[in-house]
Amino acid sequence: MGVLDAFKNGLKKTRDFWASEWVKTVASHGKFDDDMLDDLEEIMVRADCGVAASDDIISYIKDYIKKTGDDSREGVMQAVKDRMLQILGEKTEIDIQDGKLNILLMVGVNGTGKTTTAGKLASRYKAEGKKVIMGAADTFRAAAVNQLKVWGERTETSVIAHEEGSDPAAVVFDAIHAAIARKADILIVDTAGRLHNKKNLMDELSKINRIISREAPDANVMSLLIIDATTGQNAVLQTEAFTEAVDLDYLGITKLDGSAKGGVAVSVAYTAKVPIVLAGLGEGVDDLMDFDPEAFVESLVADDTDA
Ligand SMILES: Nc1nc2c(ncn2[C@@H]2O[C@H](COP(=O)(O)OP(=O)(O)OP(=O)(O)O)[C@@H](O)[C@H]2O)c(=O)[nH]1
Ligand SMILES: [Mg+2]
Repeated sequence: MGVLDAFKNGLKKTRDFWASEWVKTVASHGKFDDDMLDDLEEIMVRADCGVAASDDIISYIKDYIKKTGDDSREGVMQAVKDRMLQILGEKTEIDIQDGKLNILLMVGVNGTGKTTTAGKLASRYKAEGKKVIMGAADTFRAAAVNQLKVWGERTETSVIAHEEGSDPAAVVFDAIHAAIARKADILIVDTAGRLHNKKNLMDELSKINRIISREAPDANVMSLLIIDATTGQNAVLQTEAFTEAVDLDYLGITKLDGSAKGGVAVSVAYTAKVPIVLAGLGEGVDDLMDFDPEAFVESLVADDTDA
């Protein structure tokens, strides 16, 4: 399946919502006046694009119509897409460097899809011929360690784990030394989302980071915040909170398939300081794509139910 089809399938719920609302709007107004733009803004907000980004897109359209005199349906939809693309920015991929250890720290609140995404990434990198190890630094629950081990078996990736309740930084220490000894290309570290407050979270992640810089000073270390699209505007708040607490490099947005809230990627990108690099489009091992702004926008902004 091509990239565009994968995004179209994954974003089907948001796309169907958008298309049916859009058709209703067009049918009830017919021409692009302020009422119609208000309705378009409401569709965007309901698809979770966020008020600020939706406002911005509407202003962009108004300018476009003023400048060009083009208030046609095609022109306006293209203006929506153009502005969304500007907000989402250039396509960015996780920067895996050859000839050194790459360490990917998976962070994010409870249940967003960190462990699943770690497993999917292991599978992807192995398919590219990389040597991958995973570290089970979510030691809060035995089930969390087991879940990562299941992904390890499924993707034939070694998982370094300690007992439930042990020190996550000690797991990271062992995982780094295993990765160095086995000449791994990539170490994926799954962390806990279950920390009761921001201070705990910061303390734990900074301890992990201290261990990494001490034990693997030459490694290419990247932190990836995983957010869950189905949580809508909460995902935006989480991105803001983690940006304050952690030195983030990338965002991964999961469960884009799970609701009609796929527009949340636009809302997050509007304020985020780091790029969205991954899109989770289902629960299966292959349902992970590099976030592709063009495919995303084409899939989201449907102006026809059978498009
Ligand atoms: N539909 C869908 N489900 C997903 C996706 N990514 C993860 N999930 C599901 O979301 C649920 C939570 O995923 P986990 O990977 O356990 O999340 P986590 O962040 O590790 O959770 P904690 O370890 O509890 O903090 C699981 O049932 C996953 O199968 C996705 O892209 N689409
Ligand atoms: Mg987990």
